[in-house]
Amino acid sequence: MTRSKLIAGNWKMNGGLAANDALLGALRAGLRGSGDATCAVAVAVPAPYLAQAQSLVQGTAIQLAAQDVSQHDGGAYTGEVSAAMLREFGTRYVLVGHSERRQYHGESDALVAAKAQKALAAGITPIVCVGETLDQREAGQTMDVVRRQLAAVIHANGHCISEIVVAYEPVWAIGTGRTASPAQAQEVHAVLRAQMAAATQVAARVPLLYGGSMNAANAAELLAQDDIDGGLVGGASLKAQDFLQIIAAAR
Ligand code: G2H
Repeated sequence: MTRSKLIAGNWKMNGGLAANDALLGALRAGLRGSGDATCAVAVAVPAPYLAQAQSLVQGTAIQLAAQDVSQHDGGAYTGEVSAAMLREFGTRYVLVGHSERRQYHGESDALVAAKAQKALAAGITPIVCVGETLDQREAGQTMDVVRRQLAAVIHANGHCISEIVVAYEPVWAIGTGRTASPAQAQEVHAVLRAQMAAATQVAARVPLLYGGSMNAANAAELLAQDDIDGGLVGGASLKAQDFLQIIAAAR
C-alpha cells in the first residue's frame, strides 16, 4: 500500500497581505514544473488570509490548510470558524490539537477529537497533532501521552480514521531549535503506526508527519526514517528557500 507524503507549512500567527504574496509567489515559482504526485505540499495560513491564499495557490500543487476549526457547526460562538466556512475557501487540511492550542487555549483530547470529526464531516482532512512535554519525556511518559492523544481521536472517529494525518510534535522541540533526533522521532512514529494498525487495516497509508524545528539542514535525515512520511514545518516554512529545500528532501 503506497503511503503518501506531505510537507505542510504552519505559518502560525505570521504573515500579512504583502508577505503572503511574496512567500506564495516564491513557492509557486520554486515548485513550477516539479509536479510530483508523491509528495503533497500545503500551507496552513491564518484564517483571515484564506481567501488571499486560495487565489494565490490556484492552479498550483500547493494546497490550503487552516490552523484550527470550531467543534460547532454555527451559531452564537463569537470568534469561531466552522469547518463549512473553511471548506468554502478550498481548505484541504486543518490542524487540530496543535500543542499551542492545547497549552494556551486549554484544548482537551475530547475537544480535539470533536474538532477532527467536524473537519472530516466537511471533507477536510484533520492533521492531528500529538506530542509530549519535556517533563513528560523525562518522566518516561512519552509513549503513554501520544497514545492517549491519538486514541481520543481515532476512537471518536470510527470508520474515518484512515482519513486523518497524524503529526508527532514533541513540545520541547517546537520553535526551540532543538529537534528530536531521527531515532527519537522514529521510535515514537513506530508506536503511533502500531496504534493505527491495531485500529485500521489501512494504517500503513496514514501519513505520519514529524514537526518540531524541522529545517533545511535536518529534514533529509528525519524524512529518511521508515515511519516518517513528511513534516509539519513552522519557522522554516516562512522562508521560501528553506521550505522548498525541505520539500525537495521529501521527494
Ligand atoms: C511545531 C512546528 C510547526 P517549528 O509547532 O507546527 O513549528 O517548526 O517552528 O518548531
